[in-house]
Amino acid sequence: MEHTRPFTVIVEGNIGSGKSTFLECFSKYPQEVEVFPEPVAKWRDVRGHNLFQLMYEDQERWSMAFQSYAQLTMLELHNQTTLAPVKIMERSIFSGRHCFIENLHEEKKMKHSEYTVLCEWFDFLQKSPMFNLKVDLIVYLKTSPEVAFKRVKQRARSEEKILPIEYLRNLHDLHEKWLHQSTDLPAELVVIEADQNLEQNPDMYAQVMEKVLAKAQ
Ligand code: DCP
Repeated sequence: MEHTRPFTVIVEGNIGSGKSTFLECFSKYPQEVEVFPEPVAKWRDVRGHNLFQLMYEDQERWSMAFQSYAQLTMLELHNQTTLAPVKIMERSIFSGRHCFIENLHEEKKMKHSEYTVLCEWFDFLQKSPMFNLKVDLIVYLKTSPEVAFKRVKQRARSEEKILPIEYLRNLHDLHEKWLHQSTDLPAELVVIEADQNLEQNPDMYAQVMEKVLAKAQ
């Protein structure tokens, strides 16, 4: 059966916080949960252009184009129907707006005029009845920037090799601000302390997984 309004979970947290690992845990439950990883592959090949790489090579030149496309691809994921009753997304249009776009603007990597265009798009999409941005639960994988940095270095994605720890510190602060201080969060928030690895603490996701899987009953 097609679900046009599945119970929707967005998984948030800094770069390197372990979102993909958390998502993988649900691959054992395909009847219950449909998993939507972040569309990095699309960002790497926009009709032959690797916008993801361009964005890291020259943020002042390319961050507007990249965030504009990232926003579009996230919108597509928000809007997708599922066969399973629960939908889990890696990130969302919301963290794009409140963490990444905000950071690029604050750091003066994005012109105020470019930032304004992206904000106007975001506000329009959020209000528009044509799109489904409904979220039911936010799972925040909270890490210290130092741990996230270590993981980013270990996995060594080629585009991210120039990423300084300061970038992760800024993104950490913006996640904290968005998730703990804003008055209009799109859904209930659960926080997982995620500095430990899954091998060190095999039960770290158990409670939240149970909560999510219960929504498929
Ligand atoms: N990114 C960005 N702007 C966005 C979304 C993502 O610049 N609006 C970048 C940051 C990273 C890459 O895309 O270089 C992927 O970041 P995520 O934190 O979304 O995903 P990870 O794969 O790093 O997550 P994790 O390590 O938690 O699995």
